[in-house]
This record gives sequence, C-alpha cells and structure tokens, in this order.
Amino acid sequence: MMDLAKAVLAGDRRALARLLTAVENERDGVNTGLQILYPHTGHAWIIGLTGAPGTGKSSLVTELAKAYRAQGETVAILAVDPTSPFTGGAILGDRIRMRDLSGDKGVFIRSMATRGSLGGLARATRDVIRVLDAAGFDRVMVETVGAGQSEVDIVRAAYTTIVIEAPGLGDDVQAIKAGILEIADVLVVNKADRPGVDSTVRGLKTMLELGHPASREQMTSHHGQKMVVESSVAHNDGFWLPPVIRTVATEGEGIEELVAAIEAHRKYLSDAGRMHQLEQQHVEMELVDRVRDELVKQLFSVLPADTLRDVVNQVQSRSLDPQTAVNQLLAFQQVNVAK
Ligand SMILES: Nc1nc2c(ncn2[C@@H]2O[C@H](COP(=O)(O)OP(=O)(O)OP(=O)(O)O)[C@@H](O)[C@H]2O)c(=O)[nH]1
Ligand SMILES: [Mg+2]
Repeated sequence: MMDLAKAVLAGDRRALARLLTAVENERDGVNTGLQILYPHTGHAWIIGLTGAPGTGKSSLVTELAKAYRAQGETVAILAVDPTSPFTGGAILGDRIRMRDLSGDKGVFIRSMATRGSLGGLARATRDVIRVLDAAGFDRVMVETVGAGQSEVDIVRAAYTTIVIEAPGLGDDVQAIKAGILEIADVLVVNKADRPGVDSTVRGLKTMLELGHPASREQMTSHHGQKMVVESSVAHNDGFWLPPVIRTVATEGEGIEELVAAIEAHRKYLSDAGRMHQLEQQHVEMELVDRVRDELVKQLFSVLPADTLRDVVNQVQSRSLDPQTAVNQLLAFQQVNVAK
C-alpha cells in the first residue's frame, strides 16, 4: 500500500487506478495509503456537478475538461451514480461523450456506483477525490446523478458546486424538493437550444430571489426594486449570488462563461478567509460523519445476535419506547468499552 501510494505521488496512472479500486472496496490497509497521500492534498480545485438525469452533466464536464486542458491544466473526472449498483448504460454513453478526451494524458476518468450504503458512497467519494487531488490534478470534477440527499452529500466535498437544469423537464419543482438549489454556487440551464429556456431561467431566478439571503439583501438595498442577476461575477458585499448561465453543451456554447463563473467563485472563496472557513466546515462534517459511522459499526459488532430484533419487537409491541431502547442498545457498547 505504501509503494502504491508513492507510485501515485510519482504520477503512475496504473497505480492510481489500483489504489482507487482499493479505496472503493474499502480494502484492508487502504488507510495507510490514504495517510501517506493526505499531506499532498489541497492543490486541486474540486468542482461538483449535479442535476436530474439527462440534463447534460457529462456533456458539460467534457466541455469544461477541454477548456481546462486548453489552459494547460490537468483534469480528473469522477462520475458517481448513487442510484445504481452498476455503472451500466450511463457510463457507456459517457465513454462516447467523453471520447474527445481519450488519449489525453492530462485527463483521468473514473466512475463509481453505490456499494452498500449511501453513507459509504459519500465517504468513498471523499477519499477518491483526495487520491485524485494528491495525484496532482489541477481540477477534480465530480458528476453525480439523482435527486435528493444523496447528491447533496456527495457534492459536499466540492468547493464549487454547479447545479444543472434543462428546459422542459419540470426540474425547477424537483430542484426545490431536493433542496439542491441551496447548495448551488453556479446554476446552469443547459440545452439552451431547446424551447422553454427563458421560463426555466426565469423560474430559477425567482427561486433564487426568494430563497437566497444575498438576493434578499440586494433587493432591499435597492429600494425594493427587483434585481435581475445574470452576471458571472456575482458576488457583492460578502454574499455570493449564484449566477444563472445558459449553455448548449453539445455546441460548446456558454462554456467560457461557465469557466469564468467558476473562477469568480474560486476568487470569492479565496477572499476574506472564506476558503479556510469552508474547509473547516467540510472537515468538521466529515469527521462527525466518520465518527458516527464508526460508533455505529462498533456498537453493532458488540451487540449479541438477535438483540436488535428483540428490542425492535419490544418497541413495536409498545412495551418499550424508542429512546429507552436506544439507551439499552448503547449500554452494550459502554460495557464493552469498560472492559
Ligand atoms: N439539444 C441539446 N442536447 C444536449 C445538450 N447537452 C447535452 N445534450 C444531450 O442530452 C443527452 C444527455 O446528455 P448527458 O451529458 O449524458 O447528460 P447527463 O446529465 O450526464 O446524463 P446522466 O448522467 O445519464 O444523468 C445526450 O444525448 C446529449 O447529447 C444541449 O445543450 N442541447
Ligand atoms: Mg452523465
């Protein structure tokens, strides 16, 4: 594992692929590798892209990758599918979509699907991102499909989060439901060549105005006049207003604006210690998640067989209330720790 990690640091792509497989499978000893790599992380700009199926995430990722390559930057792409235990059809489509990138040593593409729990996937995603970061890529782009908490958890590791919509999918309603608008640093309305773009853009802006503290601030500071926000450099007095950008990924339209918006957001974060704060939040969230997972795992490893089922039955039959049941379960852990 140590040799593998060192080879990754030296730029060995086969070692990278092998280490990523070990991380995904939570193989024994993988933490040794991660431990060696950790001090080498913190270089990559991590970009999360999320949105409903088929909105054009992979097409946009491909276009962004081309733009970054043209600037001389290296790119790693991670496609995470929280909805499927397989990386089947979508990935096959991606291969075709991303073929423009194939053969370029400055691009590394990897996909991951659900293994067991979503929590497990979120954890593995963070580790995979870290490995890619340590491997020296300038940009790590994480694409995740689905609608709900899972994608929110996965993009939590990103510095700049892009939420992608497309006209005519009824996505605005979906976006509210999933709460994904709240995590958007940049909004993209892709498929701007399709009818209904204007109303999708309008819908998003209305929601931003209603939901975003920055928008509220701006609206009141402009004598109650409605502000329309469509700028790549969208920050103002400490607040970041997510810009809404139209793209036609298949034609490469709007990509320059998107690249500029990502840079503007990066610059915003680098000002006034915001990046430091964001990383602190990320680390704290991650540690809390990991501690929780670890404690649950430990508890279940010391729980005698059938204990959980017995307690469930008691709660179900109303002879025990849930909190007392939890206390009883936790008692097993305390006994074990005391030993
Ligand atoms: N008309 C039009 N089609 C587009 C545009 N962008 C992507 N597409 C097409 O939309 C389809 C889905 O694009 P993808 O990039 O695979 O979308 P995705 O969001 O990655 O899809 P999943 O990963 O399956 O959720 C493909 O057939 C693309 O060619 C666009 O701007 N305009
Ligand atoms: Mg895709």
